[in-house]
Amino acid sequence: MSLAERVRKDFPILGRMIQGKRLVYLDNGATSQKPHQVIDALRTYYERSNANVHRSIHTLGEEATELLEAARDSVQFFIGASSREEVVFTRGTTEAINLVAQAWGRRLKPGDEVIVTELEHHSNLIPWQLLARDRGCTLKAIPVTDDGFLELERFAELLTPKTKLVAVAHVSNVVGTINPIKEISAQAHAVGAIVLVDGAQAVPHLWVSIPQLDCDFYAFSGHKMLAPTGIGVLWGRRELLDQMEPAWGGGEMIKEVWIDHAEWNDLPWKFEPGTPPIAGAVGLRAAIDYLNAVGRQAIRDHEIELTREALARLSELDDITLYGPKDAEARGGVVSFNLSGIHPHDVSQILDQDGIAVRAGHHCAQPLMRRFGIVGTVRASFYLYNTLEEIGALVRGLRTVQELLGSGSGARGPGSRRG
Ligand code: C6P
Repeated sequence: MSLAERVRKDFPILGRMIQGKRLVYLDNGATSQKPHQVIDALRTYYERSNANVHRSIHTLGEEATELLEAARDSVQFFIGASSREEVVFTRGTTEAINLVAQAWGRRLKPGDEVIVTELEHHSNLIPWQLLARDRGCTLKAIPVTDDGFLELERFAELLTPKTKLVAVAHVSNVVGTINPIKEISAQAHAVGAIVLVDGAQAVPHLWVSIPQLDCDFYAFSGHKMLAPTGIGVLWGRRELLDQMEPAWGGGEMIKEVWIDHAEWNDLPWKFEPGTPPIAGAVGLRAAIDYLNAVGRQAIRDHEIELTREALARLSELDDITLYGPKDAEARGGVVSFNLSGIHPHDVSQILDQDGIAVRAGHHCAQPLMRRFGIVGTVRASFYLYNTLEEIGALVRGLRTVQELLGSGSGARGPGSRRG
């Protein structure tokens, strides 16, 4: 029995009918579906232990606090962090990156340089644009090859003693490229720069071990790895977190407050103002337990098989352009393409009539779209519960799109509507 066959029964939504057809969910890059183990953990939390944390001296308050902090321990072991103090809960990847831009970014001076890449999601670009504007810094970008790889020789040229930070995605949400973080970290550290990794598309799919990457900050979201929305993680190197002032103020992040000053709380709470996403953390812990039980290598192997099949089957279609690395092992389970002369949104809308959910648009990566001279793609993104049959359904659906709209002449090209 394949991995997908074993796990599908755990995901109630996969039984849903859309337009009279069984749902084929290929939009996991946007968010994953949730197994009943996660849904049950949330229900149990709300039915038995719901309370605010770190403040109420009663049974429920203590249970909720224990659950939140147990989730932190789970995250620590899941990513191989050396201490729980380095695991900061946020609402997601975007908030985690903004936290670093605001808190760590205060130390930047005019003339300092930040390096991003041409394939970044806007969440790992706009915070650095804002920071560069506020601090008078220069933003540079590592270019991308036609196959969606980073041009590392250009990276070496961009690095200077003025470089203070390199912000890079671990896995591209558009073309799936797995970037060589260890190598990038080594080169950045050699000029005294630190490295922030956007792991939104990596942690759900690869076996991420922070010590092996040798980066300084690592951000990811729970909702793309079977957990609920509204919970994410910033991992930060202890000495950097210790040196940083809080990004935002409020309750929980202080020890003692006077009218004109305050003493900050210990790590990690110094960076967690206000009521944290407690239920989200409970769900994240259940999701981590689930992923560990299934086996992370098994998930990776399954996604490589699906990606290989998708690349092979899609390339048999006429008038299709596939983007990104050709080798399934060099990429996460994300496949982006265009049917010539047919707008990605039209493709997505027609696939939806067959119950097939893909994403179409610029995927919040407009500089990458510009690099490829397009304004959007259709993206199929896989997870542990997807099957080879579903890829067959996608290919059949695309043939129908081509029959209905015809490739080439007359049809609208990939224009810009929604991202
Ligand atoms: N990408 C996609 O469909 P949040 O929204 O904070 O959980 O994650 C933002 C984010 C950051 N980096 C990368 C590489 C991402 O892929 C995402 C989210 C989704 O591709 C929604 S735009």
